[in-house]
Amino acid sequence: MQEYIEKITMCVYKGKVKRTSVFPPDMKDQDGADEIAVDALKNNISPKALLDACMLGMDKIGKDFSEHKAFVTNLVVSAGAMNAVLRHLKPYMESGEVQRKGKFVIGTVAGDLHDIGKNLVAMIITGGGYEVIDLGADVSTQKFLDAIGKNPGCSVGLSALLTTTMQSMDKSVKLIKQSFPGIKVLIGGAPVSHNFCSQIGADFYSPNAYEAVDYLNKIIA
Ligand code: B1M
Repeated sequence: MQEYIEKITMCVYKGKVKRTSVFPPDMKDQDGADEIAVDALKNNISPKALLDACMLGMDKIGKDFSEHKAFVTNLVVSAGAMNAVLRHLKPYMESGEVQRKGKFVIGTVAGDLHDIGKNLVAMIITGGGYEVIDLGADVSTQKFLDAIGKNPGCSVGLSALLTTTMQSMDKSVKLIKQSFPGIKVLIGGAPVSHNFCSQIGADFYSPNAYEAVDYLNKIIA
Protein backbone atom coordinates (compact mmCIF):
# COMPACT_ATOMS: atom_id res chain seq x y z
CA MET A 1 0.00 0.00 0.00
CA GLN A 2 2.69 2.49 1.06
CA GLU A 3 4.46 1.99 -2.28
CA TYR A 4 1.38 3.09 -4.26
CA ILE A 5 0.83 6.07 -2.01
CA GLU A 6 4.42 7.24 -2.37
CA LYS A 7 4.32 6.77 -6.16
CA ILE A 8 1.09 8.76 -6.53
CA THR A 9 2.43 11.55 -4.31
CA MET A 10 5.61 11.66 -6.40
CA CYS A 11 3.73 11.68 -9.74
CA VAL A 12 1.48 14.54 -8.61
CA TYR A 13 4.42 16.43 -7.13
CA LYS A 14 6.54 16.06 -10.28
CA GLY A 15 3.64 16.26 -12.74
CA LYS A 16 4.01 12.80 -14.29
CA VAL A 17 0.59 12.22 -15.86
CA LYS A 18 1.03 9.04 -17.93
CA ARG A 19 3.75 6.61 -18.90
CA THR A 20 3.94 8.29 -22.33
CA SER A 21 4.29 11.83 -20.88
CA VAL A 22 7.63 13.34 -21.80
CA PHE A 23 7.65 15.45 -18.63
CA PRO A 24 9.47 15.17 -16.27
CA PRO A 25 12.49 13.87 -18.22
CA ASP A 26 13.91 12.02 -15.21
CA MET A 27 10.76 9.84 -15.05
CA LYS A 28 10.89 8.80 -18.74
CA ASP A 29 9.39 5.33 -19.40
CA GLN A 30 7.99 5.09 -15.86
CA ASP A 31 4.28 4.69 -15.11
CA GLY A 32 2.45 7.93 -14.40
CA ALA A 33 -0.39 8.88 -12.04
CA ASP A 34 -2.90 7.46 -14.52
CA GLU A 35 -1.51 3.90 -14.67
CA ILE A 36 -0.57 3.79 -10.98
CA ALA A 37 -4.09 4.84 -9.91
CA VAL A 38 -5.65 2.05 -12.01
CA ASP A 39 -3.24 -0.49 -10.58
CA ALA A 40 -3.72 0.72 -7.00
CA LEU A 41 -7.53 0.50 -7.23
CA LYS A 42 -7.24 -3.04 -8.68
CA ASN A 43 -5.14 -3.89 -5.62
CA ASN A 44 -7.83 -2.53 -3.26
CA ILE A 45 -6.05 0.64 -2.21
CA SER A 46 -8.87 2.89 -0.98
CA PRO A 47 -9.94 5.92 -3.05
CA LYS A 48 -9.53 8.01 0.12
CA ALA A 49 -5.87 6.93 0.49
CA LEU A 50 -5.22 7.85 -3.17
CA LEU A 51 -6.89 11.19 -2.68
CA ASP A 52 -4.75 11.92 0.39
CA ALA A 53 -1.64 10.97 -1.61
CA CYS A 54 -2.63 13.47 -4.33
CA MET A 55 -3.22 16.22 -1.78
CA LEU A 56 0.23 15.60 -0.31
CA GLY A 57 1.81 15.94 -3.78
CA MET A 58 -0.16 19.15 -4.40
CA ASP A 59 0.87 20.59 -1.03
CA LYS A 60 4.52 19.86 -1.80
CA ILE A 61 4.44 21.58 -5.21
CA GLY A 62 2.42 24.46 -3.72
CA LYS A 63 5.08 24.90 -1.04
CA ASP A 64 7.89 24.84 -3.65
CA PHE A 65 5.99 27.44 -5.66
CA SER A 66 5.60 29.77 -2.69
CA GLU A 67 9.33 29.39 -1.99
CA HIS A 68 10.12 30.22 -5.67
CA LYS A 69 11.48 26.71 -6.27
CA ALA A 70 8.77 25.87 -8.86
CA PHE A 71 7.01 27.65 -11.71
CA VAL A 72 3.37 27.97 -12.78
CA THR A 73 4.08 25.29 -15.41
CA ASN A 74 4.90 22.90 -12.57
CA LEU A 75 1.50 23.67 -10.99
CA VAL A 76 -0.14 22.97 -14.37
CA VAL A 77 1.47 19.55 -14.83
CA SER A 78 0.82 18.63 -11.19
CA ALA A 79 -2.84 19.55 -11.66
CA GLY A 80 -2.87 17.33 -14.77
CA ALA A 81 -1.51 14.39 -12.77
CA MET A 82 -4.05 14.91 -9.97
CA ASN A 83 -6.89 15.13 -12.50
CA ALA A 84 -5.71 11.84 -14.04
CA VAL A 85 -6.16 10.18 -10.62
CA LEU A 86 -9.51 11.94 -9.97
CA ARG A 87 -10.93 10.57 -13.25
CA HIS A 88 -10.47 7.06 -11.86
CA LEU A 89 -11.86 8.00 -8.43
CA LYS A 90 -14.99 9.65 -9.86
CA PRO A 91 -17.15 6.49 -9.98
CA TYR A 92 -16.33 5.76 -6.32
CA MET A 93 -17.02 9.32 -5.18
CA GLU A 94 -20.28 9.54 -7.08
CA SER A 95 -21.70 6.17 -6.10
CA GLY A 96 -24.29 7.68 -3.76
CA GLU A 97 -28.04 7.13 -3.59
CA VAL A 98 -29.81 7.31 -6.92
CA GLN A 99 -32.74 9.30 -5.56
CA ARG A 100 -31.65 12.91 -5.23
CA LYS A 101 -32.09 14.83 -1.97
CA GLY A 102 -31.94 18.29 -3.54
CA LYS A 103 -30.08 20.52 -5.98
CA PHE A 104 -26.72 22.14 -5.39
CA VAL A 105 -25.25 24.82 -7.65
CA ILE A 106 -21.46 25.12 -7.42
CA GLY A 107 -18.72 27.18 -9.06
CA THR A 108 -15.32 28.77 -8.56
CA VAL A 109 -15.72 32.53 -8.29
CA ALA A 110 -14.88 35.14 -10.97
CA GLY A 111 -11.20 35.56 -11.76
CA ASP A 112 -10.24 32.22 -10.21
CA LEU A 113 -9.25 29.29 -12.42
CA HIS A 114 -8.58 26.75 -9.65
CA ASP A 115 -11.12 24.00 -10.10
CA ILE A 116 -9.64 20.81 -8.65
CA GLY A 117 -11.00 21.34 -5.12
CA LYS A 118 -14.35 22.49 -6.52
CA ASN A 119 -14.54 19.38 -8.74
CA LEU A 120 -13.79 17.18 -5.75
CA VAL A 121 -16.49 18.86 -3.68
CA ALA A 122 -18.94 18.46 -6.60
CA MET A 123 -18.14 14.73 -6.86
CA ILE A 124 -18.53 14.10 -3.15
CA ILE A 125 -21.78 16.08 -2.93
CA THR A 126 -23.09 14.08 -5.92
CA GLY A 127 -22.10 10.93 -4.03
CA GLY A 128 -23.92 12.33 -1.00
CA GLY A 129 -27.17 12.16 -2.97
CA TYR A 130 -27.58 15.65 -4.46
CA GLU A 131 -28.01 16.77 -8.07
CA VAL A 132 -25.04 19.04 -8.70
CA ILE A 133 -25.16 21.84 -11.24
CA ASP A 134 -21.49 22.61 -11.83
CA LEU A 135 -20.92 26.03 -13.39
CA GLY A 136 -17.16 25.53 -13.73
CA ALA A 137 -14.44 28.03 -12.84
CA ASP A 138 -14.25 31.83 -13.22
CA VAL A 139 -18.00 32.11 -12.68
CA SER A 140 -19.53 35.58 -12.76
CA THR A 141 -22.11 36.65 -10.19
CA GLN A 142 -24.69 36.86 -12.97
CA LYS A 143 -24.05 33.24 -13.95
CA PHE A 144 -24.63 32.16 -10.32
CA LEU A 145 -27.83 34.22 -10.19
CA ASP A 146 -29.12 32.75 -13.47
CA ALA A 147 -28.45 29.18 -12.32
CA ILE A 148 -30.15 29.77 -8.97
CA GLY A 149 -33.15 31.32 -10.75
CA LYS A 150 -33.44 28.22 -12.96
CA ASN A 151 -33.20 25.84 -9.99
CA PRO A 152 -35.66 26.97 -7.34
CA GLY A 153 -35.02 25.53 -3.88
CA CYS A 154 -31.36 24.79 -4.57
CA SER A 155 -28.43 25.56 -2.25
CA VAL A 156 -25.30 27.17 -3.64
CA GLY A 157 -21.57 26.69 -3.09
CA LEU A 158 -18.72 29.03 -3.99
CA SER A 159 -15.05 28.13 -4.08
CA ALA A 160 -12.05 30.51 -4.05
CA LEU A 161 -8.35 29.64 -3.93
CA LEU A 162 -6.78 33.09 -4.20
CA THR A 163 -6.75 35.86 -1.64
CA THR A 164 -7.46 38.24 -4.53
CA THR A 165 -10.64 36.38 -5.58
CA MET A 166 -12.06 36.41 -2.05
CA GLN A 167 -13.40 39.82 -3.14
CA SER A 168 -15.34 38.18 -5.98
CA MET A 169 -16.73 35.73 -3.45
CA ASP A 170 -17.80 38.59 -1.19
CA LYS A 171 -19.54 40.35 -4.10
CA SER A 172 -21.27 37.19 -5.35
CA VAL A 173 -22.48 36.13 -1.90
CA LYS A 174 -23.92 39.58 -1.16
CA LEU A 175 -25.79 39.74 -4.49
CA ILE A 176 -27.05 36.16 -4.19
CA LYS A 177 -28.38 36.91 -0.70
CA GLN A 178 -29.98 40.15 -1.92
CA SER A 179 -31.68 38.48 -4.89
CA PHE A 180 -32.60 35.19 -3.16
CA PRO A 181 -32.79 35.89 0.61
CA GLY A 182 -33.92 32.35 1.48
CA ILE A 183 -31.07 30.54 -0.24
CA LYS A 184 -28.34 28.79 1.74
CA VAL A 185 -24.84 29.78 0.66
CA LEU A 186 -21.88 27.60 1.44
CA ILE A 187 -18.28 28.69 0.84
CA GLY A 188 -14.89 26.97 0.82
CA GLY A 189 -11.32 27.05 -0.47
CA ALA A 190 -7.86 27.40 1.04
CA PRO A 191 -7.83 31.14 1.94
CA VAL A 192 -11.43 31.15 3.22
CA SER A 193 -12.29 30.90 6.93
CA HIS A 194 -15.16 30.91 9.43
CA ASN A 195 -14.48 34.59 10.12
CA PHE A 196 -14.60 35.52 6.45
CA CYS A 197 -17.82 33.54 6.11
CA SER A 198 -19.54 35.60 8.83
CA GLN A 199 -18.06 38.84 7.49
CA ILE A 200 -19.58 38.37 4.01
CA GLY A 201 -22.89 36.95 5.23
CA ALA A 202 -22.55 33.39 3.87
CA ASP A 203 -24.30 30.64 5.82
CA PHE A 204 -21.55 28.07 6.22
CA TYR A 205 -17.81 27.66 5.72
CA SER A 206 -16.67 24.16 4.93
CA PRO A 207 -12.96 23.32 5.06
CA ASN A 208 -13.54 20.17 2.98
CA ALA A 209 -16.10 18.30 0.89
CA TYR A 210 -17.36 16.02 3.65
CA GLU A 211 -18.43 18.82 5.99
CA ALA A 212 -20.23 20.39 3.04
CA VAL A 213 -22.34 17.23 2.63
CA ASP A 214 -23.02 17.10 6.40
CA TYR A 215 -24.21 20.71 6.26
CA LEU A 216 -26.53 20.08 3.30
CA ASN A 217 -27.97 17.01 5.04
CA LYS A 218 -28.57 19.11 8.18
CA ILE A 219 -30.43 21.89 6.35
CA ILE A 220 -32.81 19.51 4.57
CA ALA A 221 -33.51 17.47 7.73
CO1 B1M B 1 -2.40 28.30 -8.16
N1 B1M B 1 -2.11 29.20 -6.44
N2 B1M B 1 -2.18 30.00 -9.07
N3 B1M B 1 -2.61 27.26 -9.77
N4 B1M B 1 -2.25 26.72 -7.03
C1 B1M B 1 -2.27 28.34 -5.20
C2 B1M B 1 -3.72 28.40 -4.68
C3 B1M B 1 -1.24 29.02 -4.21
C4 B1M B 1 -1.59 28.86 -2.73
C5 B1M B 1 0.19 28.51 -4.52
C6 B1M B 1 1.24 29.10 -3.60
O1 B1M B 1 1.62 30.24 -3.75
N5 B1M B 1 1.71 28.34 -2.64
C7 B1M B 1 -1.29 30.51 -4.71
C8 B1M B 1 -2.34 31.41 -4.05
C9 B1M B 1 -1.74 32.42 -3.10
C10 B1M B 1 -2.81 33.24 -2.50
O2 B1M B 1 -3.61 33.87 -3.14
N6 B1M B 1 -2.81 33.24 -1.18
C11 B1M B 1 -1.55 30.34 -6.19
C12 B1M B 1 -1.27 31.32 -7.19
C13 B1M B 1 -0.55 32.56 -6.70
C14 B1M B 1 -1.63 31.15 -8.53
C15 B1M B 1 -1.41 32.14 -9.69
C16 B1M B 1 -1.71 33.62 -9.36
C17 B1M B 1 0.05 31.95 -10.17
C18 B1M B 1 0.49 32.89 -11.25
O3 B1M B 1 -0.02 32.89 -12.33
N7 B1M B 1 1.49 33.69 -10.90
C19 B1M B 1 -2.37 31.60 -10.77
C20 B1M B 1 -3.79 32.21 -10.67
C21 B1M B 1 -4.65 31.83 -11.83
C22 B1M B 1 -6.10 32.20 -11.59
O4 B1M B 1 -6.83 31.46 -10.95
N8 B1M B 1 -6.52 33.37 -12.08
C23 B1M B 1 -2.43 30.14 -10.39
C24 B1M B 1 -2.67 29.13 -11.30
C25 B1M B 1 -2.73 27.79 -10.99
C26 B1M B 1 -2.91 26.71 -12.05
C27 B1M B 1 -3.95 27.08 -13.12
C28 B1M B 1 -1.57 26.51 -12.72
C29 B1M B 1 -3.25 25.44 -11.17
C30 B1M B 1 -4.77 25.17 -11.04
C31 B1M B 1 -5.25 24.13 -12.04
C32 B1M B 1 -6.70 23.78 -11.79
O5 B1M B 1 -7.27 23.95 -10.72
N9 B1M B 1 -7.30 23.27 -12.83
C33 B1M B 1 -2.77 25.87 -9.78
C34 B1M B 1 -2.57 24.98 -8.70
C35 B1M B 1 -2.64 23.50 -9.03
C36 B1M B 1 -2.30 25.44 -7.37
C37 B1M B 1 -2.01 24.60 -6.09
C38 B1M B 1 -0.58 24.04 -6.21
C39 B1M B 1 -2.94 23.43 -5.82
C40 B1M B 1 -4.44 23.79 -5.73
C41 B1M B 1 -5.22 22.49 -5.67
O6 B1M B 1 -5.77 22.05 -6.67
N10 B1M B 1 -5.20 21.82 -4.49
C42 B1M B 1 -2.16 25.70 -4.95
C43 B1M B 1 -1.26 25.46 -3.75
C44 B1M B 1 -1.90 24.51 -2.75
O7 B1M B 1 -3.11 24.50 -2.54
N11 B1M B 1 -1.10 23.73 -2.10
C45 B1M B 1 -2.10 26.96 -5.71
C46 B1M B 1 -5.85 20.51 -4.30
C47 B1M B 1 -7.36 20.72 -4.01
C48 B1M B 1 -8.05 19.38 -3.84
O8 B1M B 1 -7.45 21.44 -2.79
O9 B1M B 1 -8.49 23.46 -3.93
O10 B1M B 1 -7.75 23.58 -1.50
P1 B1M B 1 -8.31 22.81 -2.62
O11 B1M B 1 -9.76 22.26 -2.21
C49 B1M B 1 -10.01 21.65 -0.95
C50 B1M B 1 -10.47 22.65 0.12
O12 B1M B 1 -9.95 23.96 -0.04
C51 B1M B 1 -11.96 22.57 0.08
O13 B1M B 1 -12.21 21.22 -0.26
C52 B1M B 1 -11.20 20.74 -1.16
C53 B1M B 1 -10.93 19.31 -0.81
O14 B1M B 1 -10.48 19.17 0.52
N12 B1M B 1 -12.73 23.40 -0.84
C54 B1M B 1 -14.06 23.57 -0.62
C55 B1M B 1 -12.39 24.03 -1.99
N13 B1M B 1 -13.45 24.61 -2.51
C56 B1M B 1 -14.50 24.36 -1.71
C57 B1M B 1 -15.84 24.71 -1.80
C58 B1M B 1 -16.72 24.27 -0.79
C59 B1M B 1 -16.26 23.51 0.26
C60 B1M B 1 -14.94 23.15 0.38
O15 B1M B 1 -18.01 24.54 -0.81
C61 B1M B 1 -18.57 25.25 -1.88
